Amino acid sequence: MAYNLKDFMAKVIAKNPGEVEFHQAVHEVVESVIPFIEENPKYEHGRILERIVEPERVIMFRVPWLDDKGIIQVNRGFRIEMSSAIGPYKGGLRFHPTVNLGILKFLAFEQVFKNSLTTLPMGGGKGGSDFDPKGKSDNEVMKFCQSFMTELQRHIGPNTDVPAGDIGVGGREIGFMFGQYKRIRDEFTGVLTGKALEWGGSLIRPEATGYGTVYFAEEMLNLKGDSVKGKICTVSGSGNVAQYTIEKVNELGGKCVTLSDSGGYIYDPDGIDNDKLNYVMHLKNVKRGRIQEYADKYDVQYFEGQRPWGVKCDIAFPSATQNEINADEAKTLIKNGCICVAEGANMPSVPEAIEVYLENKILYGPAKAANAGGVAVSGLEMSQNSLRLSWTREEVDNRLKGIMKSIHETCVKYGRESSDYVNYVAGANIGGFVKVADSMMAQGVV
Ligand code: NDP
Ligand code: 2IT
Repeated sequence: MAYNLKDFMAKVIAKNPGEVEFHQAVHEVVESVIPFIEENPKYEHGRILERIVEPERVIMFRVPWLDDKGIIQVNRGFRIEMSSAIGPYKGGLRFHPTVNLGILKFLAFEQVFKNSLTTLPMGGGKGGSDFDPKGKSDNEVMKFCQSFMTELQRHIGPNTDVPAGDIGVGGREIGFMFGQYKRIRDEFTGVLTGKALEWGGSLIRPEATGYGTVYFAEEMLNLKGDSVKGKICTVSGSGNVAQYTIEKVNELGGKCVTLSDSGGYIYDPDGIDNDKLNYVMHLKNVKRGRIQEYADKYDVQYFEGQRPWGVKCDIAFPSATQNEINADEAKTLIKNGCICVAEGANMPSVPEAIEVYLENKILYGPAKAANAGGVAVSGLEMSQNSLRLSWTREEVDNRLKGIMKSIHETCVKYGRESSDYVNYVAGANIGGFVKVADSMMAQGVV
């Protein structure tokens, strides 16, 4: 008996109705992994695929809080504990009005394979809320975070489940949630990562996802005898991942020409240098303004309601959100000479866009490999918390570089199709799968 992708997906869809992003993420992994399972039938006997698509635990809860006008607001909180096969559940929290069960299940599912690729002992999870931090005062964000953690705290812990940031959750939110956890549980532990340096955080964690994505692009290019140096790059988003992607591209001698947010994108043909990047960091992280203000300040064009994929580039770094590159945009990228797509965001390319990259054999670094640097340094933050020590910037950055190199090697090992072509989709999916599957086999029917 062998797996049939269509039949397998029909069951997943029937069991998880309406969760389209989850179906999409499962389809991509299962499509890569079925041929590998056919060569290794023990995984079929162990029913690994059937088990791996079923979360170990799903937690959903009410989050009531009082806004500044004294009106009661109600949001929904979630934590998806997808797999603890190789370590405690680990993965971010997303606060965004679009958050729902299907989106968090896709993110938790991706996280399982991503975390396995990092070489560190972390299982996969994801959580969040449909709370929208935009336009809320610091006080309202704190009230929400405290209420959210009042329920979440009973489900997490430094040895069971360790959340972190994602869209809408940065240093400010992690601080409010850590404070509430500590107050209720009376423990100062590494229960969250992305903490500030003074209270248990790690150097390089804020930078890690963006830096790691650029290191991964550099590895892919190096294999072809090329590098980021001198390359024109388009970047979407303007949050944590986008900002540190630009910082690292600048350091390696490339030039980033776009940034975006949900309002539109800016095109700066002269490049977003470090001075302009500092302005963006202040605009987005302190003032919490819109990217349009960049266009006014530096007198460049702003394209309202559009995404940056029509701009000519050598490398594209999608760094905003899922399904932000469609098939036509992928074709435009290729037509304009793009040779590399490195995904900082999770699942930013629709399946038909991925087909376009693969048909054209460009260097395509899928999210679970390319953006694993963030969670990898979260893993290093956990290690430092356990040791009650802090490593230097150089130490953490060198470990991050080493981890991204090792993820790249794993992708090459499992994804090489010919002497000059690596299918990084297959490489990342199979490379991430093996360790989790072997651990599940060893641990019995769990
Ligand atoms: P931030 O909240 O810091 O920034 C998100 C950026 O993306 C903002 O510019 C935001 O614009 C834009 N954005 C979000 N949703 C949409 C949307 N629906 N349409 C258009 N633009 C949108 O988040 P991060 O930078 O942390 O996360 C970006 C991506 O990277 C996500 O896919 C996340 O899952 C992924 N990621 C993050 C990691 C991390 O360590 N933070 C690790 C690995 C992956 P606006 O302000 O207008 O909403
Ligand atoms: O998608 C991701 O890998 C993250 N948002 C980071 C998760 C983490 O635990 O650092």
